[in-house]
Parts: sequence; C-alpha cells; structure tokens
Amino acid sequence: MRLLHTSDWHLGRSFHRVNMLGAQAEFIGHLVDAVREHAVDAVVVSGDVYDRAVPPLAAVELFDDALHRLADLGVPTVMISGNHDSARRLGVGAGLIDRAGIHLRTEPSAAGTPVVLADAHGEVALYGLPYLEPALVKDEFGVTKAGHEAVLAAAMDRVRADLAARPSGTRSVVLAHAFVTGGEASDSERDITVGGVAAVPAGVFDGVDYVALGHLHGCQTLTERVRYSGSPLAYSFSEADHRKSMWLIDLGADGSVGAERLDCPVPRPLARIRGTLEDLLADPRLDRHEDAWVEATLTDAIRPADPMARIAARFPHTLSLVFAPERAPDDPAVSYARRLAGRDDQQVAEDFVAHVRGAGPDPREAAVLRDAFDAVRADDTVREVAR
Ligand SMILES: [Mn+2]
Repeated sequence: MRLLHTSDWHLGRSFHRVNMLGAQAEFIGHLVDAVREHAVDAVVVSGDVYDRAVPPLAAVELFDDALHRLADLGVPTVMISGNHDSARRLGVGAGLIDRAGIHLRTEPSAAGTPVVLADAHGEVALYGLPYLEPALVKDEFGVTKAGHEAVLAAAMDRVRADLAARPSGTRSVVLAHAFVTGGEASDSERDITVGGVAAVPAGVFDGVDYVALGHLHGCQTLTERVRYSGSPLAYSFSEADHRKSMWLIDLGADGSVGAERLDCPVPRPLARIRGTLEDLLADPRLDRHEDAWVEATLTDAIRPADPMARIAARFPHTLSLVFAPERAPDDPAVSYARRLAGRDDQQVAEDFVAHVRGAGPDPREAAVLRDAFDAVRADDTVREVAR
C-alpha cells in the first residue's frame, strides 16, 4: 500500500507580513497532482490543518476546496487535529465527510478505532490519534500522571489492543501529533511543554508498522518507521535551510517500509544575511538572495538611519530586520533579546528569580513556576476549545 504523508499545513498562517494563502492553495494543487502521478492509495495528514482554533474564512474555504478535491480523487484520506486546530471545530461534519472517504479523527476516545483499508496483501489499519493535551484527556485515558508520554502511551495501548484482536498479518499505521525525542524543532511550532517535558520517546509507538508524525516543521526521519513530513511551507526564518517535503511510503506485504521524499513547491526562497548595512548592500556574493524573502541582521555598532528602506533597495522582499551590534559578550548593552534567545519560559523565570534575589529557585519553587506555566497553557487550550 502506498501512502502519502503530510502534516502542518497551517492554513491561514502568514509569513511575517506575507499572506500565504496563495502558496497554500498551490501546495494543495501539488498534493492532488502527486496523489495522481504516484498512484497513491491513501493520504495521511498528521495535524495542524489550520493555524488557529478559529481560522479566517479564506482558510476555511481553502480547506473545503481541499476536501472536495481529495474526495474527487477517490483516494481515502485520514486526517487528525493538531495542537493549533480546535479539535471540536475541525470535527464538525466529520460523520458526513467520512462518507466521502475522508476520515477526520479529532476525538481522543476513538484512538483505538482504526480506518481499515485493504490492498492485494490484506488489510491495513490506520489509527488517527489527534493531538492529546495531557490536562484535557487524562481522565479519558485513566492516567494519573499528567504528561504527554503518559497519555500517548495509554492511547497506544488501545491501538495495540485493537490490533491484537485483528487477523494476524494486519498491517498498521498510526498518525500522531507530538514532539518525539530526537526530533529537531524550529521557531514556528507552538510550545507544548508540560511539567518541563515536551518530548516523548519514540518507543511509545512500538508495535506498529509506520508512524506518520506531525508537529515539528522540519522533514525528518527518527527511525525507518517513525518520520515527520514537516510543514509544506516555511513559517519562520529558522527554516531557511529546510527542504519542504512529503513522504511517499510504500508499505510492503510484510509490513516493511520504503520511503521516498517528494519536494513541495517553493513560493520564494528564504535567506538570512548578516553584516553591516554597507557590507550587505555591496557584497556581490549576496546577488543570489536579491529575490528571496530576507531576514537581515545588521551588525553596525551604531544603528544606521532608515535601514529598512536602504536594505529594501537591494533586497525588495526583506521581511525582518534584526539589530545585533557587534560588542564584547560581557558588554551590558548586549541585547536583552539575544540573551533570551533559545531559553524557554521556565528558564527565563528562573533566571529572573536569581537576578532579583541573588539565588535561583529551589526545587519546590521551580515546581511552583512549572505548574503555573502548565496551568496557563492548559487554560489557553481550554479557551480555544470553548470559543
Ligand atoms: Mn504545526
């Protein structure tokens, strides 16, 4: 059975000030063409269909168009909700859409109920695990320890129990939206840290033939059987080096996995350039970036006048200007933003405590901070679900 694995469309998301709907529509066209060209048997979409719980109308219309085109192909599709989607909103109409061969899985309670497809070699059970927000689903799964690993492990127990009751030789695929240990993050995924831990070990998914992951936006292979397709488009400059892709997966009669990486269309390349304004305007090696979406980091010791207009004269698609004056690292003027780069909320809060008190938080105080951040994140999720 040949599967096409994609995720993290983030329909409705813009890139800095650029509306990406046109590029997203082009991607949907590309996906439909790829399904035809490669004689795909089923499409799997591993969450973050939309960028927001309440997406703009144009994004909803694009999704509607994608559903119609996928249904017209007559190729079954399985989709799950991600942490950016409102599972409840995305799931509206799922029962009806199901009849068109598009299976939207947004209900955590249905984790152990697969979509069953068949080819000449027998049946393939596809289990769609929507994004599982630990605080919201721990009762459903009867787990006391709140965390991503505990709820995903419980969901996978249901998957394995269902699979064990099927004829031997039944092949299996799991769709999940999670941060799996070993994966590499970028700047455009929303933080899902709970209790100081975001990642779950890949071993949670043992026992199935292929795991189609969503959440991380870079295409990556954790094991032959556990992969991220990544987002079809770059949504931050940290993805400037990504090759945006989908996975074409051949599931053999014995459950073996063959994978081919298919490139997605690139609306405009990304470039990160760094130097003094004069250097950036003069350097001939930067010719190739003149048509790119540019993030320019200016290292001038004194902020130059009118920098955006001047940089845009050479790089008209400059979307981001960063000021990083070259100074000694111990200079107190080294920018606050730079000192915070790469630190999560917990570390910033702990550093703040150390700064005002002279000593960082003890373990009990650190736990109070962690609980507070978890509560805020869970509350945000609840509000989005309730809206
Ligand atoms: Mn995402």
